[in-house]
Amino acid sequence: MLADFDYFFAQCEELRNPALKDKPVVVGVYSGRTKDSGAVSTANYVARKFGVKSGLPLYLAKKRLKDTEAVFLPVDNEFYEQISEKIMQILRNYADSFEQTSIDEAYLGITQKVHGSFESAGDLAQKMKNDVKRQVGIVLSVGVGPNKLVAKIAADTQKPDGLTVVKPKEIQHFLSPLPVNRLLGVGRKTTAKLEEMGIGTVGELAKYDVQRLMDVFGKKLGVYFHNAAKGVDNESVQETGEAESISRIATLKENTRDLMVVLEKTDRLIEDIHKDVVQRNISFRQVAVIAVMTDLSIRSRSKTLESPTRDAEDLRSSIRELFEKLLGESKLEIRRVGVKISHFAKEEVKQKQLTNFF
Ligand code: TTP
Ligand code: CA
Repeated sequence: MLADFDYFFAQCEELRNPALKDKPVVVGVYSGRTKDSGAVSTANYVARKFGVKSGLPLYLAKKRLKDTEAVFLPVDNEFYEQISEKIMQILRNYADSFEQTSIDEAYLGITQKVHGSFESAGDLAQKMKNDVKRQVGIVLSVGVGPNKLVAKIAADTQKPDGLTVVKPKEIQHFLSPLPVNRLLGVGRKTTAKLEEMGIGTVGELAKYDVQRLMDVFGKKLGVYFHNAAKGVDNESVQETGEAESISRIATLKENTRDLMVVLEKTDRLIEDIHKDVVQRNISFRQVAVIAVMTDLSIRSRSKTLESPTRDAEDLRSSIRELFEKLLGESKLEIRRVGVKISHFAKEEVKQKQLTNFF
């Protein structure tokens, strides 16, 4: 099964500002040369109706959206990472094996969970989608298939908020009519080459003599194209580890050197981090604070605890200590504050050790 979060960066922006929902939303990377230089990172589906998509130069996006109420925003990776991490955490619970491949995409091995049944797989996927919608407020598109290749293409066929299940018997019927560029690794050049050879669809590619494909593209690629077109793929879902740290950062209303003001802000961050800790059932051994000063320089201080903990109070007192230190070592005011925990231990392990001890 493949889960792909819809128009992800733009959807995150809608999440924190629901008033954006009906307007074209464009998230861009501003290169900073001139006001409008840079490119579109992603756009919501309202903006896509105007032909605005990833990679388009921003000045062109502005032009295409000129008579609309379009909203242009700069990327905020930290925020998207946080949302992504929350969703990934939920998805993990639905999988036998889990492989995150990007900030907004993950493969889930679910064969055992659904006892090999594609009906159950569809139900599971729907439940997972609902769960993410309810808990985080984000919609995603899911593809279910007998392997990663088919699952990925299935997820791409219905967006946004899609759910597409392709059973083993349906592979050929599903893949055949698609244009060849829907296969991973078939870019513009390969598409043109295949076109020259009279191959436009995946079905035509599947029927094409594999020896001739090998002559044109080399052995490895030739065999890959042949297999991919038939929906054959033996790649397994490669377990990817969980994030090794959890962090939150926030901007203060006003620059300050007042410890109480700083701690009031970090209390909210602590609450959020602590929720994550409980949900993941981990404890941490290192705490760090980060401060972006008024001159935009970044300072951080960290502390290793004597033993792993998951206690919010431990976190709070460490953060207080670290910020006292940090403020004592600089005369500048603080503009943004961040908190990070790392050096995780699984809580079960600790409990087992305790049990053994007694
Ligand atoms: P995608 O999954 O390719 O796109 P998307 O999530 O915006 O839209 P879709 O509904 O079609 O899945 O990319 C994920 C995020 O990666 C995207 O929100 C922004 C970022 N990105 C870029 O910054 N530049 C790019 O060229 C692309 C393709 C994506
Ligand atoms: Ca996506």
